[in-house]
Amino acid sequence: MTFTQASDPNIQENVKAFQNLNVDDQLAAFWFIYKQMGSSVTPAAPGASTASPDIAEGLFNQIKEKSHEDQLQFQRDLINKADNEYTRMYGSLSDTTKLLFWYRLSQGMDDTTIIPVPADYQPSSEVQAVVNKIASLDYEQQITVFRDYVSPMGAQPKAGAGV
Ligand code: 45D
Repeated sequence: MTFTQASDPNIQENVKAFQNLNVDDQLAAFWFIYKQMGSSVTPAAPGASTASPDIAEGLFNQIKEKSHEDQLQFQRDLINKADNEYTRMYGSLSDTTKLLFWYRLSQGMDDTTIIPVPADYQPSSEVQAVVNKIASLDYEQQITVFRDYVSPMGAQPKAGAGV
């Protein structure tokens, strides 16, 4: 798969618009984008991707054991770049594995393993605008936006800490 250059101003503009939302609006926007993408999210053929499914799954399994409230807090912590054990684990993942991890979270929301968005949740117009803009991009551009978006989240693993 080829990716658009992250230096593409259109990509950067979309990443910025996403990051400029407040934290809960970012979570809401990411959720609605996932819902709109539906079945177009297809994991690349094994070996064709730099994602590490086992590592994404390992972190996912730890998060799914938490209470719904703590799961939400963890996702807010990622966006806020809070520094704790779990956000450091996230920070040690490759960009594509980070994206795979978010994808696992959204799948977990589908079966309520992960805290779901309330059925009556009304996204703000700011959320709608970001969702619509990103939905209008082609698939490869979307993936580039997402990777740039999820890449700086979380915390840097501490030197020598070993995850
Ligand atoms: O009560 O090459 C609110 C891979 C407030 C494979 C909330 C891939 C109200 C390799 C905050 C709304 C699969 C990685 C609650 C490619 C309230 C590869 C909670 C492609 C509860 C290409 C909100 C991957 C919450 C792709 C918890 C395209 C929101 C992945 C959580 C795309 C939102 C992934 C989440 C996407 C959104 C993930 C978890 C779009 C995740 C979105």
